[in-house]
Amino acid sequence: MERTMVGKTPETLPDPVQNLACAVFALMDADGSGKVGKAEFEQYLKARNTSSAGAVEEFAKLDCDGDGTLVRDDIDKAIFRFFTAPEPDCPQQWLRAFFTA
Ligand SMILES: [Ca+2]
Repeated sequence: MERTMVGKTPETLPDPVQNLACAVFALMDADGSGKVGKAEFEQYLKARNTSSAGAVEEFAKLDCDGDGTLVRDDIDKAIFRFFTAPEPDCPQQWLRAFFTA
């Protein structure tokens, strides 16, 4: 996927990318509460055979407002960052886990 395919802002992700975000979030949100706590995030990684310390630390980077839970907006922003941000510490193991397990 190329950078141009994710749109110009996290709020305007194209439908296929929104569908990806929705699918990843649904897997993380085990209890269907609309929020993903750290325990759910770790459970998701474990279920996808991704359990490195770095992967668990990604939760804090994904939690944009630092409230201790992830919402769909956090995942939209993270996916947008994944495809557009040049920084090497861009959280990505959580997203790779979706495709590899
Ligand atoms: Ca939840």
